[in-house]
Amino acid sequence: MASATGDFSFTDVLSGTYTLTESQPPTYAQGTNAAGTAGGTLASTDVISNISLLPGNAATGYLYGERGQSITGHVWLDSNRNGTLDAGEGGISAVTVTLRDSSNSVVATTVTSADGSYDFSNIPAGHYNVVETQPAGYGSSNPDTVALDLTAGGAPPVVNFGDTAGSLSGSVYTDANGNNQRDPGEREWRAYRLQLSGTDARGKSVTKTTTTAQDGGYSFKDVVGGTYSIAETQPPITPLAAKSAGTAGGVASTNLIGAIPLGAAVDAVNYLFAEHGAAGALSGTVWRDANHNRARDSNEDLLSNWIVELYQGALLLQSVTTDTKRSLRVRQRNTRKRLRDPLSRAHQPGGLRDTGH
Ligand SMILES: [Ca+2]
Ligand SMILES: [Ca+2]
Ligand SMILES: [Ca+2]
Ligand SMILES: [Ca+2]
Repeated sequence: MASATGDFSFTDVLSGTYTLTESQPPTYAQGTNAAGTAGGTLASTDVISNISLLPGNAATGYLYGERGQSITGHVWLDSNRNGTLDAGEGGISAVTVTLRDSSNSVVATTVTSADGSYDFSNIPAGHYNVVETQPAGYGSSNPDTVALDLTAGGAPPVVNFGDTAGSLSGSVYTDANGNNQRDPGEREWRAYRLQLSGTDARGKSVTKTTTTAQDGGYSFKDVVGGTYSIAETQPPITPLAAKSAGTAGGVASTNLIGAIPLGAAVDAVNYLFAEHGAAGALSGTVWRDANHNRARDSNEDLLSNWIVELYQGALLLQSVTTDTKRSLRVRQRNTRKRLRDPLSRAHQPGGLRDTGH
């Protein structure tokens, strides 16, 4: 029987010719064996024969090599959240992975390297749990504990841990009616660059840039939980106003949405940026054009309680009711005005003739 350190010895052996045989430990695979100082032949697996021991000879160096098994794997950012390590998905570094035996005792602990890889080596066969310590700011796309029966020899098992991140998205548009929401018909801003910056839950500094799509929408993908700001890239193409913090909260200030507390694996939406309203003013009067000359003559009455609506395309921008004179604030060119009857509220045919602006 070998000692805890793997040493063995036979004492008081008379001179003669001997054969040394190892009983293969079942939890290890065969390694390399070697005959020692009294010679011998590696006859078959774990048998060293023809050892010629002379009187008083203390022969040493008879070696039986055994190999433990390895376990390898990655902790990775599962960008498409399908639980599978796909091409192009990167590793997560400095994540602790622990190997526990069937009595839940810790056998070994390691941390992932820069590429997210880890390995345990020289592990005897047996039943184990491989346990990922979940990194802060991430979700999981497969379990953090994987049980396995490790066998001696053969290919090492691969145990991967998929973790997921969240996203921040919104759009850049012209807030034609100034209500800090994106309404149907409000024009999108394409190819506008935005920058995300902040610190993730593990204390890592994060900077990402993105560009709005054809519909004015943008999204920062793979954003680990943390605290972030979204702003125009410097210098901005055209100064925008931060309009509204989205579903994860935050503070919209002049041209920045800051202090966004993004939780682990949260997809936050509705972070809106819009063109500054270059407001002008528009005013006019509604009167009864008794002689149909399209000019207000001194004897023609002003009409109160008529509703004047300002449209851009099909989008209603503002609505006012006339007294003797009301002004409209106009944020956009290419608008048109429509009248509603005060009683029926029906739109009147034709547009409204402006008398000034
Ligand atoms: Ca052996
Ligand atoms: Ca994947
Ligand atoms: Ca996980
Ligand atoms: Ca709006």
